[in-house]
Amino acid sequence: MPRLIIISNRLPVTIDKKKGELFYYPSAGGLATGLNSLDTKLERLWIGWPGQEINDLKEQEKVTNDLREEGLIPVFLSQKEIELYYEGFSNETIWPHFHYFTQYTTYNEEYWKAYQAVNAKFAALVNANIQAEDFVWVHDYQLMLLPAMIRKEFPNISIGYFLHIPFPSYEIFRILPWREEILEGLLGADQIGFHTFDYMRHFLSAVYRIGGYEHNFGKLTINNRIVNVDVFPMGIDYDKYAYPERIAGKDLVLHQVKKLRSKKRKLIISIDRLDYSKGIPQRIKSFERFIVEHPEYQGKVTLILIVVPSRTHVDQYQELKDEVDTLVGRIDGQYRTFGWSPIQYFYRSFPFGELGALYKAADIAMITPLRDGMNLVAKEFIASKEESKKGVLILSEMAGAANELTEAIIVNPQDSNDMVSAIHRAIEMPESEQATRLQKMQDRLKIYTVKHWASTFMQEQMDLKAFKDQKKTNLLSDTQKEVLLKDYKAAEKRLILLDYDGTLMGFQNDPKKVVPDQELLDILEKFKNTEGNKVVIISGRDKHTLDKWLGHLKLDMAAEHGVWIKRRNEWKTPDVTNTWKKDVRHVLQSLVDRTPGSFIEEKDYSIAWHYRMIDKGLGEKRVREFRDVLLYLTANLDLQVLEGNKVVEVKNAGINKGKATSYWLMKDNYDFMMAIGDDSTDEDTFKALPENAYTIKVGLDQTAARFNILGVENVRKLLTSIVES
Ligand code: GDG
Repeated sequence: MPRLIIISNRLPVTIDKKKGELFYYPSAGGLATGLNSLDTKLERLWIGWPGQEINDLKEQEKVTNDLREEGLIPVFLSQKEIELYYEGFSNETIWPHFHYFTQYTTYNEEYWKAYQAVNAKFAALVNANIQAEDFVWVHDYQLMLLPAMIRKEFPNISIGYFLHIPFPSYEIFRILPWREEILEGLLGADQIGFHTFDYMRHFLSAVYRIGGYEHNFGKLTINNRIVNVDVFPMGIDYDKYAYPERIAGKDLVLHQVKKLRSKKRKLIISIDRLDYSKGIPQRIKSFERFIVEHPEYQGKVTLILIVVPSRTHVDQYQELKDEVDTLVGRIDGQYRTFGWSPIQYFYRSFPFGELGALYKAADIAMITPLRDGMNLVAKEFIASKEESKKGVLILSEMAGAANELTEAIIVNPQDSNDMVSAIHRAIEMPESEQATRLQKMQDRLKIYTVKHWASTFMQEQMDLKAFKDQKKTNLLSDTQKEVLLKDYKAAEKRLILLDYDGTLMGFQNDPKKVVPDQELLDILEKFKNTEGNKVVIISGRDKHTLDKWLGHLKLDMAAEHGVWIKRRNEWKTPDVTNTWKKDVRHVLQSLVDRTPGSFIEEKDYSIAWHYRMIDKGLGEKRVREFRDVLLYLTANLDLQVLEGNKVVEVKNAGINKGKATSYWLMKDNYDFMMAIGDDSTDEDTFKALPENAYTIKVGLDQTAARFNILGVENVRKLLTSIVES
């Protein structure tokens, strides 16, 4: 029975040591809540750091045994590892860099080495605890190398990865000296999830520009493995924040709300961990400007500023703490009266019940990070207004949540004019408008909960695995290969149709460079010389090139996708015209003039524009331009446009590899037929052959072929074993 293995830096538990005795407190963050609510019957295991330094081996053993009962497996980290891997590389390199604070990015080789080593330590423990059929789900920026490390030991295991923070634009990401290793690590997963489409877009762009891999609707093919990249915006446990009293007790919550609201002032709340990404000083300064520019609100509005201590060992956090302390002190000292203080500042965390009460009591929430992966506080505030339908959210456009909470007042946190007018608008907003806006956001949050998030991620990962398993069953197995060999040997007349590029030879930037090597020539020669064999090279290439490279073998051939047919050493062509080529060439030449690195390939009855060496985005833009002009030019001509792998080709309609295949089928009767090809033009060949033919598609794409085979090397191996059988 497969299990679900969650791996995150922290386990959802806190260990406390009092007088030598160990106490365990479960800490149910969003992630744990989402996972606990998963409907799947999968047994769950969670691997992570328990948050305490435990060096004594006996004690480690005890903790391991205690936690195992809860399905938790601890990874013990030394003080040095915490310093270098967690506080160092994770929080001083990746965190600032991915949040666009490149001025804080620390480039330290020792941090990087520790990050690699701790990821490897996690991998060792994961590998010791997983089984090949398990589903693995790795979380967040501390463990970006882990997917590839697990993949190395378990090549076929299903691995998901979710990044909780932003993935920065390529221009930022490329600066990291360890960019290749990080991408390689992540791409070990089968599925990579982000909170927003922008993060996904940035990631795919980095994968393309750094790794050279192109995606197709978010799917990448890496070493014949599909990696699904998608958007899964994380939600919250809606009812928990809508009805906090159900957990914390009615008396406590209502009492708190009453106390908070007793002064009849407008309450603005601000809740974050102490972090420079959260834009706390900018928020405080905007609030100050508001009370200065709108003095009528002095005494009538209070900012409740909750800053939860975090990463206190990192220098920038200490500096930020000083800055916030100073700002709040100055503003309070300057504007407070005997009955009013403009800012109530708390540098600590609150128990859940008080937090729930605060949300409920507040009129406005100001959540204005400079960058934030998602921001769950914004969503929790909206949920807390389930009953009252009163409250306004001011939300930064730089938070992932802004993509979903579009009815909030959206601000640019660096634009203090915008921030001041947002506070004013929020205070003055009529209750009916508040209710309408809240209702829309609440309707969404009720559907897209954290449970929904976890289950859609897992469902997609499971579907992907099922798809792969099914694909694998199409891969030509050893047994099927043996049957093929037996049929081949038993047959008297055999037709063997082979595509050239991408099937017998790998791709090159310059199509002229794909000259056949000796191994291939030997294979083809042996095929040709075996009695009963009719070997046909069926290609999109022009006949001159095919003749130059393979002519001496005296094989049958189809060139230009069947425009030219070579049989008994003689080329023939059907009755088609090529007078249209002049006009199309003219259009293509203008593309080449504006697109350095691209070029035209002209064949007798077709003309192609290659853009393998230029930026993919630019190439696609040009193809779109070209299609429009072509539509106009060729309206009355019987032409077709084929879009291949970084090439677009115009040729006469009605001619394809299928027609060419039928030509040979009509010439003789065969008792063994085999066709191998890699791209969409080969599908016509597969479809033209009878059902009992061995049709084999190179790669895992959808196909009309009966079997799939992975890569040119495997095609070569198959052909070699046939000729040597
Ligand atoms: C990272 C990403 C992404 C806060 N103060 C108290 C308290 N909290 C709880 C909130 C909320 C959570 O902490 C904070 O979550 P956020 O999403 O706002 O921010 P990060 O911690 O930076 O989380 C972020 C998230 O991962 C999920 O993917 O949204 O963008 O940076 O749930 O309620 N809870 C209690 N007392 C407090 O004083 N009890």
